[in-house]
Amino acid sequence: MASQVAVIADIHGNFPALTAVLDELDRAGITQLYCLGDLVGYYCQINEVIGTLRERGVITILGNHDHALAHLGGEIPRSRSATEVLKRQLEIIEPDHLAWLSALPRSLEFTHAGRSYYAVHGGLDDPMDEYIRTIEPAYLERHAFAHDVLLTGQTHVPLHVPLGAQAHANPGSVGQPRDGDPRASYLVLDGTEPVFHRVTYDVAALVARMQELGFPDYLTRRLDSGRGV
Ligand SMILES: [Mn+2]
Repeated sequence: MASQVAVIADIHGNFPALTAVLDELDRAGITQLYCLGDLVGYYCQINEVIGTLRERGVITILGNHDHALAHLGGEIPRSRSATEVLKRQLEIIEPDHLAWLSALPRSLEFTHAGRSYYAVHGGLDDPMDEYIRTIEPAYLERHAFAHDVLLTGQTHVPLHVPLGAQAHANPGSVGQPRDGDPRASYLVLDGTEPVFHRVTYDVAALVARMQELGFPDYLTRRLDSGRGV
């Protein structure tokens, strides 16, 4: 029996949420972990998040917020509020963490239980900025997709769609779920079927930390309802 593998994404500086997920994975004895990007943006504990993933050797790819922070001076042109947060984070990120973030790849691949997985933050049209909310077999055909499973993040909505012999899956978001369920979301690969997990975390701890640092209230207002910012 193949060992289990976990896939996480879209943590966005929400360290209490990441901690809750990692505690659960530790209890389950799952040590192989992949992260589909967006460690930064929105919430304040980016150094703790990056430090923890680095410490654990989590294989990680670049998300659009990470890309903006590391390569575009914090600018996300379509969102003034996201840019404001990233500008703040640029001032607090530890230089060594920024260097690590800057060097992250835009895709990763691995094999698990005889199936090959290919992961990007966004999609195959645009690894950073694409939102795959629905997907058709023609999408994979158009890209001559040769792996068994495409994994993406970015939408903050968990998803698993079989596409003939292939499949697409999104683990949902650890730090800012947008599917109406406020619990942190992640995916465990156990054999060929992905299994979604949700875990409650200490939202109040994050809100208190954000207030302490003077971040605007709107960033945390909807964490309790799982509706994003
Ligand atoms: Mn995101």
